[in-house]
Amino acid sequence: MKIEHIKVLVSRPSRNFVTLKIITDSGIYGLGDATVNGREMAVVAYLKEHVVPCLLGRDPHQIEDIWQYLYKGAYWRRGPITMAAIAAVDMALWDIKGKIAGLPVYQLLGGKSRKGITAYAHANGATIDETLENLGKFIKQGFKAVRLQCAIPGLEDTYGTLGKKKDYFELQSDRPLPPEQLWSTSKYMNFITELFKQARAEYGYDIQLVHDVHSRLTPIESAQLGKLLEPYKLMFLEDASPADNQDGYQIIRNHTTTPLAIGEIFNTVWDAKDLITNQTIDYLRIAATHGGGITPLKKISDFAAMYNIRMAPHGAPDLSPICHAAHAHFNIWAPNFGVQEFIGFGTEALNKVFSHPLSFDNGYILLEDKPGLGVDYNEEEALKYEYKRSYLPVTRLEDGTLWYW
Ligand code: EZ4
Ligand code: CO
Repeated sequence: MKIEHIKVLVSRPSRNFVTLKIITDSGIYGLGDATVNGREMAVVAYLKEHVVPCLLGRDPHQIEDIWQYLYKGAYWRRGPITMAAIAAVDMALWDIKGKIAGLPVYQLLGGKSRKGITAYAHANGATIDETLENLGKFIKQGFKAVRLQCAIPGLEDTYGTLGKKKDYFELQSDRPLPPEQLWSTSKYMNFITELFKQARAEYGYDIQLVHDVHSRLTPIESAQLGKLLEPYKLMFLEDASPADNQDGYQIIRNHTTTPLAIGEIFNTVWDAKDLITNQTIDYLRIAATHGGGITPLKKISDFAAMYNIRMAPHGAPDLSPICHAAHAHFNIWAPNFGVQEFIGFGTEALNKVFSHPLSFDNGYILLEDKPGLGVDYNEEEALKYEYKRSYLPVTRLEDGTLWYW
């Protein structure tokens, strides 16, 4: 069997997605997600100009060799653009292998380790009351875990609350340049514990609670926050601090028993190696799309398991349904799976372009048995939604200093 043709497809069914379609001479094709939010066309160029020509004529069965060829063989290793491009190829090849075998990808990984995939939903709000009302709705729907984000008084459009925007799938801005937001660590630190205090007072301790700091604290500030939140027993604190310097997590770890999760912007195991071997984190959030695909995700997961670290892949709406499906296959297998971020099945437009094998029941994501990844892409429908340049916001401190969004 040979790779005969490859399409790099871009569409904006509510938001931009980059999709790779690898077509074999047998007619069987595979799909991969190559979306990097706000930098979509960089991956498109990387794929079209530098990856696709190397793949034509190859045997699609050789997933590992093709991965090594694109990673080691490029000399310029790592980075989000490169790894998203490699990820799309890798996902598409697993999809093809599954279709040839007539088996869902999770069967090729080693089969099911559990009945369903525990998910955590996002309860957002402009106020604590609104956030807790949304938490109550998710508990009623059967969610076992929920992430709480609330606007901070004085910082109304803080990440996670989206200001006036209610549709989370439209996280992308319509403005021609990145919108700017304000951040104040003290305003945040003085307010955020109250959200969790009230959540526990109202709903008790059965529901698992998560919070995303979105990398806006230094390690010692994260340590302080972790300690303040200890009475409210979080499942984990996400992106408590950037980990460009992995040693920073030692500081957080030395001071708090609040579990820590990180990894949504990681691209390879090297971004997490010290965090793993020093056991300074509890959940690794590397995504199939941004971490080079299913092949490295499985290796990283097995490595992390040796250090009691569980997997909690990033599940934001800027990952396409192909990545969400890849995660579902991975999660249902991974012996050290923790939890999957999940914010629903998207807009009508999105569902017209992508069909997927996922459903939701009582707090669990269920995966329909279909060969390969079980996703399809309607190319004709996709043409209706033209790509539009879009940026994530940029954050500044109150004095104008550029900060982490
Ligand atoms: O901000 O995916 O946990 N989820 C997140 C996401 C990220 C977006 C960036 O594109 O932090 O919402
Ligand atoms: Co996050």
